[in-house]
Amino acid sequence: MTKKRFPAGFLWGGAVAAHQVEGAYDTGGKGLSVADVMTAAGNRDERRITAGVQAGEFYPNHEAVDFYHRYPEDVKLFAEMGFKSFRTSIAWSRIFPQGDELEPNEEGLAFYDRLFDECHKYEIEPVVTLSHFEMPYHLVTEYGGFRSRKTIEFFTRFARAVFTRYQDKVTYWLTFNEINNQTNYDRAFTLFTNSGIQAQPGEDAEAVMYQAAHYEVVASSLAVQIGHSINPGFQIGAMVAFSPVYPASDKPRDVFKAQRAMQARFWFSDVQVEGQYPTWLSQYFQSKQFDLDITAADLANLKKGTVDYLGFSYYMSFATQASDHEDDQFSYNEATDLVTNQFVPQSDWGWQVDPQGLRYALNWMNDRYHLPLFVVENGIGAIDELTADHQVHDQYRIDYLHDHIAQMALAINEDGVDVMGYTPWSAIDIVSASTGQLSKRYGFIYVDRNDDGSGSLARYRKDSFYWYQRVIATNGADLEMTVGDADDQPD
Ligand code: P53
Repeated sequence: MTKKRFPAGFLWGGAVAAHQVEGAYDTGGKGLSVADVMTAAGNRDERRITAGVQAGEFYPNHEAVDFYHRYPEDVKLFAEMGFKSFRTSIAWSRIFPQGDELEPNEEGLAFYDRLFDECHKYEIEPVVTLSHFEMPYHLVTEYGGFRSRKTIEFFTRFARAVFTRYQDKVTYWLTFNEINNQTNYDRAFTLFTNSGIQAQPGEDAEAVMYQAAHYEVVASSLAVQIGHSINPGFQIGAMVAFSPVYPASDKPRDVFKAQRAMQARFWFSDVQVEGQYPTWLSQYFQSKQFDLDITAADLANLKKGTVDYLGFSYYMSFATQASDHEDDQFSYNEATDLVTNQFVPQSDWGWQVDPQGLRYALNWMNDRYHLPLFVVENGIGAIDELTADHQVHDQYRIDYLHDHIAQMALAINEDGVDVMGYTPWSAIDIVSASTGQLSKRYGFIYVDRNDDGSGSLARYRKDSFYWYQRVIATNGADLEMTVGDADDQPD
């Protein structure tokens, strides 16, 4: 029998990001962000990035699910589920519409005052990401995003403005969402959303990624220092996408390839937690002859601005295999070096579902970092069907979350891992980051909106809403409740 004990004060909640829920893309003085110039795609293809907002294109993030106007209703539903925490991001382009202004936009700041006040009304603790795939688009066109060292300054100005403004309303912060997604540097989407960069033909995207990521870890370390100077009680975390990379076989070359893949995916958090580059990476920069702008002052800041905790998303695991002609570096390219794991099932979007991988993740990070861990995303994108009487029987979502929470309980109880909280993705249906679809649904709350932007935007509680309500009410002791007939669902 699994004991499912969660610590007192465990931060059960749910997560979203500003650009995926708010909409109101040009309201309240907001400027365009990178998310506002991406179209919608299908299950396996890429969103297109257009040169600014073009007539005749559909941009799903422009309206998203209208959280900007409907947040009182939505936060009330989160409170009904029993949320202790709510993770969202601050849309950078609401606060600094162009990104390079000297003063913040008061209307943008006032919106998040209202949102955080609404959360506190129900004793819901906000967990706030500074940069979640929503850099001001002007920084892309004028400065090449994080190609430019100047963007460090724009980011820290933004961080200082919001740390100052919300110093009494927000305790838990995260600097860059899934900063390590750009390990997949050959995929246009990740370099653009993480760093505001579009690689040019003939350019070495890997070198470009390492330079941008260096500026970002420096920006993160400066933000940590600024935050702690404003409020020493702030808990400021890093955030990585934790998809562990398993070796496809017990062949030593495959095992080493997987180790290199883990190093390549997690040097970001190594630097943010330990304050220095791992030795393999310094060597790699040299042998690859990347000409990177890394100064002594940067390295000193990395040491001074280490994070208080580590947040991570967990959706899936990966597997890799060495080719017969690896050089000694065993370079890892995520676009080409992953193989299908025959031992785990896949979601409709090809994501490999592996609950035990979450226990693996928690142990791996606990061994390596010795910091509190926060599961700030976990969930499954699936097609949901709204019945005529407005129900959604999403047993597959309950099963997915059930199995992952059970593994998290094992990590806590059997392995002694310090886990601060769990904010599954997503609190409410959102616009998918990678596809722009609404139909890749993640929420406990169904939003009547379709991929083409049609729909009433009405909210409905899914079966998983009631299940998760029970999980939180029992502090994770009861994961087994089956959702009976939901006739008594309020409308
Ligand atoms: P979507 C890739 C791998 C793991 C997580 O993703 C990822 C991505 C990027 O797509 O993104 C995170 O919507 C991200 C959220 C996103 C969520 O996972 O592509 O932090 O913004 O919505 C789910 O299915």
